[in-house]
Order: sequence, then structure tokens, then C-alpha cells
Amino acid sequence: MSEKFFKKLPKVELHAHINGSISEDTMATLVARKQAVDQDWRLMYRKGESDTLEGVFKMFKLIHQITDNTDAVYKVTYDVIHEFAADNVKYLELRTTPRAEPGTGMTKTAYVEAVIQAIQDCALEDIDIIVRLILAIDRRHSVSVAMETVNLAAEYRKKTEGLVVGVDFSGDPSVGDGSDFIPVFEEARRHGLKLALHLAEVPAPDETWKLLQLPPDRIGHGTCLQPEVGGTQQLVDFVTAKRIPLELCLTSNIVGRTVPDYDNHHFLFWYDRRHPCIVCTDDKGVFSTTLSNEYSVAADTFNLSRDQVWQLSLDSIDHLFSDDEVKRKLRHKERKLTRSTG
Ligand code: 6MZ
Repeated sequence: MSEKFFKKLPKVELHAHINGSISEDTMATLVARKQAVDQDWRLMYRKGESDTLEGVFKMFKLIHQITDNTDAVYKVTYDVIHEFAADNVKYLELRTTPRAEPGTGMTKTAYVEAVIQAIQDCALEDIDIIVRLILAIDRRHSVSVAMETVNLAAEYRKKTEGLVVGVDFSGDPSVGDGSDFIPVFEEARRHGLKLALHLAEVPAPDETWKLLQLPPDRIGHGTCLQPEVGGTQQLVDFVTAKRIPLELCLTSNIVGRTVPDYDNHHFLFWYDRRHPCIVCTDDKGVFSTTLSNEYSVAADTFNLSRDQVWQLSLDSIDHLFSDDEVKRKLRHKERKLTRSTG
């Protein structure tokens, strides 16, 4: 299958962190507007430089120095949407952690409003992509900070008539105990928000088991659910029985070294069991990838046929956090395109 095939494939992206998705071009523009930035950023900003999860988190720190004001947050969001649209992504759920920057006076509310403004401006343009927003809870922060994020998500869900669809749980997986946040996720649910939680990105069977009882609507990564990689059979059985979809980010896991190589990626384990698997980018900027490339890598590594790739993309629609009307329209569009492009 050619590069063109993967590019033309209409796609759904459900796991993309805004600041991790920043392109090199956008970085260069924003760095040019600043003075106090490490001039070696371009060196760091290459696949292979951030070659452990620790290195990846250093990259986020650098990017956050650059996106420390609402103009930059608006630009990153706007550019990222255009880049996904150019990659033929028809539906995109962006996620981001509301951030206050006392140095520039940016508040969390202003941050969220800049992101929403960019999404709304893109919706008025002639680009064929539907965008929704998930607000992220960083596990390195406190439970009360997390509760603030849930309140912001609930507030802006109402104000934007459903543009904000859920909350995410992310941040350095080696920090803290995720089960402390269970009351926060229960509160999010009471507000009608969906839950997309990073789970078992590194081995953490106790925490994972407790968080699974919620249960989340989707799991980010799920790298270490199986017993051979630090999980348990109980975790595998639970996720299987509940059919909780997995957001799988192949390149991210290889670069971050939570998986040794593509051949050993847990995609195959779950895909073979016909479990809902969604191919995602995670941080397309930091990992120098695209969603087309992620589909191409999955197809090459696991010998997927054209039909299987189409079906994988089509099935992702079942798991997005928008209403059935959006799902129906997307399925219709994909089927029409399947017929016309083969
Ligand atoms: C866990 C991740 C992540 O929110 O500033 N993030 N958290 N595991 C990952 N796998 C590599 N990739 C990204 O985007 C950057 C933030 O997203 C989370 C981290 O909290 C990171 O600081 P935003 O837009």
C-alpha cells in the first residue's frame, strides 16, 4: 500500500495532546517571537532526541515555555487543526491541560478560551474536519487542581453547546497514585463528561485495577495490561469483558521506550482478539509522525490488508465522544469515499 493510500484514507484522531502535536514550523515561528529559549530546541525537537519517556517530558517543558501566552496557544491549536485536516483527518478530538502562566498573566480560563476560539474559527473555514475538545488532568498536580479542570470542562461544555466532550488523565505516569483522582472522575461523569484515561502506560496494576472500576470510556495506551509486561490476567479479562476501547499510539511507545519495537507492540494482542483498537498519534510533533504514518506502520508491521485498514479507520468512529448524528455523518462520508477510492 502506498503512502498516498494512507493519506487519502479518511481518518479519525482521538488521542492528540495539543502541545505535543506542535509542528516544527509552528515551533520555529513561536521561538522567533521569543528571546529566552534554548537555541538547541531544533536539535531536541527530532525523533530520537526525546528517546525515553523522561526525555519526552523534557520536551513538553520546553514547548510549554514557548506556549506561555494566549496568542501562542491560539496559534498552536489553529495550526494543529489545519495539519490534521491536511492529513485527511475528518474528526479530531484534541486534548490539552489548562495552564496558568503568572509570568505572562495567562489564566486557565484564558487558556481554554484561546483553544476554543481557534477551534471555532477553524469551523468557519473551508476545511473538512470536525473538532472537539477534551480537557486534561495532569497527575503531577493535586486533586483540587484536577477538580478545577472538571469544573472548567463542565462550564465550557455548557457555554459551547457540547464542544467540550470529556476529560483526560495524563502526565508523567511514574508520578503519584492515579486512584486518588477517582472522585474527580466521578464528578466529571455527573456533568456528562466522558473519560479518556491514560492507563498502564507503565506497569501499575493496582492503580489500573482501581481506575478500571469507574470504568473509563476509553483507555490511553494500555501498554502494560498483560501479565508478560507487568499487568495481570485480571486486567486483561476486565478490559476485554467491558470492551473498553484502546487508544494505541505506536511510534510514541517506541520512542518513549515503553515498548521495545514495533513487532512487540500490544496492538497485535488486542487486534487479534477483535478488541476495539484506535490508531492515534499522541504527540505528532514530538514524535515526528502523522496519523497516516501511524496507519502505515500498523499495516506494515502487522500485515494488514487494505480492507482491514479501512475497517480499522471506520470502526474508530464507534468510539468518539460526539453524539450519534456526528457518527452517522462520518460513517456515511467514509463509506462514500471507500466506494470512490477503493
Ligand atoms: C502521558 C502525556 C503524554 O496538555 O500541554 N502528555 N502524558 N503520557 C504521554 N505519552 C508520551 N503525551 C503528552 O500537552 C502536553 C501534555 O500532555 C501530556 C503531558 O501532561 C504533557 O505535559 P498539553 O496540550
